[in-house]
Amino acid sequence: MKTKPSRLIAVLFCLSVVFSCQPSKQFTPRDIAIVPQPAQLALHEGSFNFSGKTKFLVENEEQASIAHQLCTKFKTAANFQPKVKIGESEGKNTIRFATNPAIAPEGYSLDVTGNSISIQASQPAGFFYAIQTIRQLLPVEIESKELVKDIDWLIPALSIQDEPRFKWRGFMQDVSRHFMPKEYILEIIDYLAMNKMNTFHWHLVDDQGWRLEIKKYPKLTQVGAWRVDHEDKDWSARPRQKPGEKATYGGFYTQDDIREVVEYAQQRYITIVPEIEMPAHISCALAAYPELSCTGGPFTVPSGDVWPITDIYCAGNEKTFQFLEDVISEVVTLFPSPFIHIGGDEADKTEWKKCKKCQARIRKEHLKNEHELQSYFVKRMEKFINSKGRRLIGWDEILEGGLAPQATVMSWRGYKGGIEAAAQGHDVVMSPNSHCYFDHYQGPQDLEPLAWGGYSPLSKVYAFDPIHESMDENTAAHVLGGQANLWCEFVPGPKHAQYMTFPRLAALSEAVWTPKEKKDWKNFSHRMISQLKRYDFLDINYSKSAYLVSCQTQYNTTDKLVELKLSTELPDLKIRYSLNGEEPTAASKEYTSPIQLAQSVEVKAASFQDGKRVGKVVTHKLKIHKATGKRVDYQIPNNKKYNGSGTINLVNSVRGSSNFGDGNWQGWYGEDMEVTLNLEESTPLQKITVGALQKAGSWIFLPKNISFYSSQDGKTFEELGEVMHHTDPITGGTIKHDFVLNAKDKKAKYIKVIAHALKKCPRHHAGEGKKCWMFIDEIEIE
Ligand code: TNX
Repeated sequence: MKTKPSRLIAVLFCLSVVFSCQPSKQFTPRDIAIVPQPAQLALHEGSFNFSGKTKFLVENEEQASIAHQLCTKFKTAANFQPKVKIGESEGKNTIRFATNPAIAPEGYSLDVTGNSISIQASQPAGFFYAIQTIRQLLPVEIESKELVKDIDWLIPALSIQDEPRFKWRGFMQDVSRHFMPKEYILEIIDYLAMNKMNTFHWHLVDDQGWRLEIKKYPKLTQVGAWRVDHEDKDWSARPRQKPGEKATYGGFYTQDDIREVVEYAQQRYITIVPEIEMPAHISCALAAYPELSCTGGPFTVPSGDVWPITDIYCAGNEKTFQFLEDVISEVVTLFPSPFIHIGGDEADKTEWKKCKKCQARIRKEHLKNEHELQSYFVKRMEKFINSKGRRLIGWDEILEGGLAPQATVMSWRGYKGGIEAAAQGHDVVMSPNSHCYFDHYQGPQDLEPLAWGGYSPLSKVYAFDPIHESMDENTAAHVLGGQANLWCEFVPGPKHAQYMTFPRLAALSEAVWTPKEKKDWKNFSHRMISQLKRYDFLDINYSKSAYLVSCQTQYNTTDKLVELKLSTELPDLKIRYSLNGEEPTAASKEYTSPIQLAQSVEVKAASFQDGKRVGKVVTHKLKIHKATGKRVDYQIPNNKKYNGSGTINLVNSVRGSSNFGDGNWQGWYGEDMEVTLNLEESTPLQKITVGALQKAGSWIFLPKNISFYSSQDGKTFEELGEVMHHTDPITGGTIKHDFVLNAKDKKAKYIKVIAHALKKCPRHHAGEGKKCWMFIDEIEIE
């Protein structure tokens, strides 16, 4: 009888387990959950055991300090510490580091056998990433902040050859809209490193707070870092500081803090790119130094929304450039980053148009308009930044009026700016708000905390490709990489920041590290299970939105039925539901195909994994009413931009969510709504409900009042009543409000509904006096 070599290895392996005193285990591919997925991985038989006897054999101090970072984790979680030896080459149970110049920058190879590990890399970063891979091969308990007993610290025997797809793997944290303490910044740097990200873009300046100590301009932080505490109010409804009011909310980093963070990041092979916004998003700087503006001020640090951003640095005044050069001079001493980010986004040129100095500059420099004036501004700053040996990077608005000669563009308004800049031969970092905005919702809006808007769930982030499909080889070569941005208007502190960042950061890391052909959503979803356990040990407040059940309802006009579809973002989950209001359990009915409903029900659904409920129970109430499926005539039609499901929308029994773009809302822009419902026969009434939405930040306001009329012939109408609304139109986040009319003992064949809109944004709102929206989802007749 012939024995296959693999069987022989297996037998020998089993024998070795029996006869050795070392713990051992045979791993399967499903046990391996490295994020981001390595470029190449081959699993072998056997495993390597970490113990107090394990030795790291390294070549130099820098490698030693990389090894030490993992040893510290063992010390905490396992109560032993492998040794680290420089220059030794002997021993069993060793992890040997060897420099190999043939390996790609940041790449590494990792070979694990039963009694040794060999790591090769050309750069320290490569060794560091190999250690992150080992960390993720170890039991998730390695992340524990206290001792965990009865764990075999084994990793599978395997070989990995790995290198990043992109050299810019970035994450941006906004610390201006809400200040994040230094301790949190150190934490994020750790998490970025765990996922082999290498760039931390620190958004240190924006209208609502200057966060970086500048020795030459102390008022930037004495004044500019503090605002009146209006945290209890909606971001778009926060009043300006009144005379005598104390500015108590905020904070900043001292230069010592910055040095500490930069060093911490360097030890984790992360470059910190500081962003010093100009010429806009700088109200805080003008509050401190009003002479840098066109008007001279006075200004205050805004506690919330500023739009449009008209208070910007004066481009005609030499003092502005002197100030910015002084600031940048201090910035370059603090941050070794090759890139300095100058912002450049969303500058409204209203003041530049009126300003004598700006207009004189336009004439003197023979510029065509204010866009070219911004381009002049950026080009001048680029010269200065280059003179310090650094490169300028800015948001894609820096393309307007002509790009500075060496500038790198960070493309946020989709891919367009990046594609254009690359075509002009400039380097770009792709950070399109279609995929990379972590301030967007990641689950059904009704179930999520208030966010900026948008929808960028885990799968969308995972699908992000920094190279746009329209790019050819030459333009693609200019794409340095990709980045996600966490803007923090709606993120009040670290715990919430974690919620918005995780697990989307894991998806992002794979989008910027893993070869495109190795990306696999289903496989990633499986690896997430172990990542989430890691997050639990690290005490990360991650989002479980990808486990939520989404409900989509559609009215079937032919069969006069409501069809309900249930889905989850992650694959391989079971959805179970009930129609009687009871909590779904592992024994509830499993969802397999759309549910047809002809009566009012309360659907409760949740996802299940391995027989256990994961994620919240989602409740969906469906009310079939007397107008369901009836004809609606629009005397004042809705704006076609928000058309919902068309003329059935208001009577399809499908209610809208807090997401005004979910396809269930109709919008009227600067106009009232007037519609007539045809109930086909004289119908006894109980009450009439009209659903409306308010989202002040998106310029959507509830109607002022709604009037109801009844008719038997569709010609002469009699007033049934009116429902008013009294809440302050600019407070609160998203409000869904039902206007309910008591119509008891009344009868009607036709019902006319007129919703009187606000038409214009109210006083104190960012859009004061401009047209606004009114959104209606359903007219329910009972
Ligand atoms: C646009 S992205 C901005 C930020 C906001 C963000 C909200 C960019 C360069 N500017 O100031 O925080 O939208 O999503």
